This record gives sequence, structure tokens and C-alpha cells, in this order.
Amino acid sequence: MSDHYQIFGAELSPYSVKVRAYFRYKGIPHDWLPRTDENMAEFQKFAKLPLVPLVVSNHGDAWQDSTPIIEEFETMFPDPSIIPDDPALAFISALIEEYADEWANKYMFHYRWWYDADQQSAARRLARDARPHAADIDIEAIAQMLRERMVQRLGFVGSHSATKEQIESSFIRTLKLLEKHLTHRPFLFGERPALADFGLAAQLYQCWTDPTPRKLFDQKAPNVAAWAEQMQDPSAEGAFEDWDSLEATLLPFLQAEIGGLFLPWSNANAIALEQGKEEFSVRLEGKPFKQAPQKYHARSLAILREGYAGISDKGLLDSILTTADCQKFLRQQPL
Ligand SMILES: N[C@@H](CCC(=O)N[C@@H](CS)C(=O)NCC(=O)O)C(=O)O
Repeated sequence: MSDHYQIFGAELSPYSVKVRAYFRYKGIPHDWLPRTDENMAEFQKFAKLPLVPLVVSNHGDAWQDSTPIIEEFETMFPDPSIIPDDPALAFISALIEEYADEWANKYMFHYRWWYDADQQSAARRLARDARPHAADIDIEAIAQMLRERMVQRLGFVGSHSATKEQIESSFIRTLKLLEKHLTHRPFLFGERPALADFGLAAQLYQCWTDPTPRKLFDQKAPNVAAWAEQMQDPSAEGAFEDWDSLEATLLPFLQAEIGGLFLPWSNANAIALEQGKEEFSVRLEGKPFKQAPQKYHARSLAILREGYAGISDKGLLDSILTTADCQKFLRQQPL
């Protein structure tokens, strides 16, 4: 019998739908199990951390954390590959995935828990997912409790009144730049999905389900909305493109969002942790952005830097990264 997997996840968890889309794309046999009160004991038997997604095999092996899950399954299920052949593009794809997990998650979380309409919508959906058989009146009470708890966590991603505008502008600019890029191709790197698509579409799909950012999709970014939806169950339509044809519309996104915001922020976050600070402030596009440092991000930046250091021929990659203002942040030592 071939191996079979269970994915414990949640519809409102970007990292869970990212892994589910990956399993669907690869045709890996799996069941999707929304984590509910009823299967919590089973979840806890395998989970080392109280986080979804959790993948469990029929042999009892378990995996957590979406990026290492995908990396490991990519070695077991290499076809169709989600890694462009050109090592420069493979690294750019990993860099965009990192941006998605660590930065795009800020605008996803911010919109979901900042405005009243989004708080209500998300809290009800979360409550219903966790307690599918509960009475409506109980769902309202659970939703109210979840809403209060999640709103208090806005600060963890750096969302507060002084950063609200920067976070929202980043989202709007992302929609605008990706809209141009996706007018000419179905996926970020051409006619088949790459790792970057799984990471970024997962965050943007969540925004698309929330009422306030949904309006912005409707006004500004129908192609991005169609891509994010299609990425829930994607199929390859052709080949990856070369940098020559991607550059005109992908470089502006790398420059603005990754070189201009994400990497300076991630670098400052890593330095703040090294210095044992409880809060740090970094100037992003001329304005201070303040938050408490986040340990997980420093670890994943170190992994990205190791990946960059391991690439032997950096000719094309360095020319892309330098033009996009990213290269200086990828050296081993924090600046
Ligand atoms: N780095 C992890 C992040 C996973 C994560 O933060 N999951 C959130 C949901 S999106 C979670 O499980 N939060 C606690 C909870 O929902 O109980 C990954 O990529 O899988």
C-alpha cells in the first residue's frame, strides 16, 4: 500500500492551505482534517508545537512547519518540480516564499484583525471550523472569545496605529505590482507553480476571504485574485520562464517589497535578537517601523543566507539581487 498522509489544518491558516495546495499539486494521497475539539487528542499525540499544519503519515511519522514540510516532500515527490531549473530563479523563488511567510503574513494578519467587519467574519469562521457541530449561540460566544484573543496579538506581527499605513501600503502595492506580472502568465515564474506561488498565494488567498482586503482585490487586482484561487488546487500548464521574460514585472516587486521592506526589517530583527533587545525600530522607506523581535524569523533568515552562500555560480543571481537592493542583506553576517 502506498503511503497515505493526514494534514491537520485550518481553512483560515495560510500555512495550512499552502501545504494542502502542495499535496494536491503533487497528487500525494492525503486527507484534510480540520483541527477540531473532537480530533484534538489525536493532533496532540503527534504535534511537537501547538501549530497547524501538522502532517502525519500512516506509519506515524509527523512533520510540522510548512517550509521544511515542502522541502522534505519535494525530495520524496520530485515530480512535477516546484523548483525552477536555473539556480538563480530557484533562489528568487525561495526568497519570495520567505517574504510571504514572514512579511505578507503581516498584512494578512493586520487586515484580518484590525477592522470590525474583518474581525467578525474571521472570528465566526474560525469558531465554526473548530466546532463544526456546535449550536449557533455557542459559536457566537466562542467567536467573541477568539476575536478578543486574536486582536491582542496584532502587536506580535508589528501592527499598531503607527505602522498601520505602512502595512496597508505594502499590501496595496503588492496587489498593483503582481497584477501587472500576472496579466502575462498564470503563475509567478511562468506556466507552472513554483515554491514562491505556494507561499505567497496562501497569504493572499486569506486576504481575499476577508471583507476589507477583498474590496481591494475587486477594485485593483482581478488577476491576482484568480491566481490566488487557482493556487488552491493548481496544475501545470507549461514550462518555467527565463529571467529575461520575467524581469520587466518581477524586478519591481522584488525591489519594492523585498529589498525595500522585508529584508531591511528581517535584518534589523536578527540584530535586535542578537543584542537581546525587547523592541526594535527600523526605518523602512524613510519611516520608523517598531515592533518586538521575532525569533522564528531570525532562524529562517539564517537558513536563507546559508542557501545563498551555497550557490556556487552567483553571476545572474547577484545581478538580480543587487539591482533589487537585496544582495547586501544576504551576506552571512548581519549588517
Ligand atoms: N512557521 C509555521 C507557522 C504555523 C502557524 O503559525 N500556524 C498558526 C495558524 S496560521 C497556528 O497554528 N496558530 C495556533 C493555533 O491556531 O492554534 C509554518 O510555516 O507552518
